[in-house]
Amino acid sequence: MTSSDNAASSSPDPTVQPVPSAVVQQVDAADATLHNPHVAVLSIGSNLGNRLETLQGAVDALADTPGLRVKAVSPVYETQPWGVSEDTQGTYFNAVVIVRTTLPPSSLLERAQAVEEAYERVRELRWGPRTIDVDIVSYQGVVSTDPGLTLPHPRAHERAFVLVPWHDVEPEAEYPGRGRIVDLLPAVGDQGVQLRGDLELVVPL
Ligand code: A4P
Ligand code: MG
Repeated sequence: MTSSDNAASSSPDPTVQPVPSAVVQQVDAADATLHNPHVAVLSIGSNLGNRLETLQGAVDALADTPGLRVKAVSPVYETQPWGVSEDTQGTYFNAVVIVRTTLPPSSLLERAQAVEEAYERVRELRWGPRTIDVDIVSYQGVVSTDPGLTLPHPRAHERAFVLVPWHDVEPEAEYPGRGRIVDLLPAVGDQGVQLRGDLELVVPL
């Protein structure tokens, strides 16, 4: 854990407040301005630098995207790196973001990759440490086997760091083609995924 992460956990940012229900209603009303939006589920993860700040920056950048509204952001989880041997990388902070968007899947991926570029993510190694990873977990039931954009995400259903926060924000959600999240959870186990109740990501207005 970095010193800045410690700072975040010991003295929470006083500007971070729960979103009042009146504001949630305003956001819902604003959704009406999106014509025929589609719901997409994004997974965000960071295990380099100030992880919480980076995740919040990614949420803010997504919310700033024309034709996209952030509907919900999950709690933050601290998670063991998946796909690599233990202790070769630092732990991740992971969260799930639910969006409504008029962007087609390819443009949403472009936007996700632009967010990664903004955080100077380097790709030297598959599953290597990263300032930020933004994956599209699902896009309104769309199925695609294109390696450039596989939908739903081909590995997310095996990952507690995706399913657990997704279930928090959408308890009734279904993983396209695989059934309800709540029914997938027992098979994945906890995989070293721990709720960081002392941290919070904010939905920008
Ligand atoms: N791509 C295809 N489908 C998608 C999709 N649905 N969403 C392509 C996003 N990208 C998709 O991704 C490689 C290529 O996948 C992209 O060019 C895109 O066109 P990448 O982000 O450049 O590389 P990567 O992330 O290292 O590879 P990969 O295989 O996507 O890894 P994953 O599956 O994203 O896993 N452990 C924890 N605890 N938390 C994490 O967040 N993340 C990973 C990355 C590994 N271990 C982790 C975590
Ligand atoms: Mg990725």
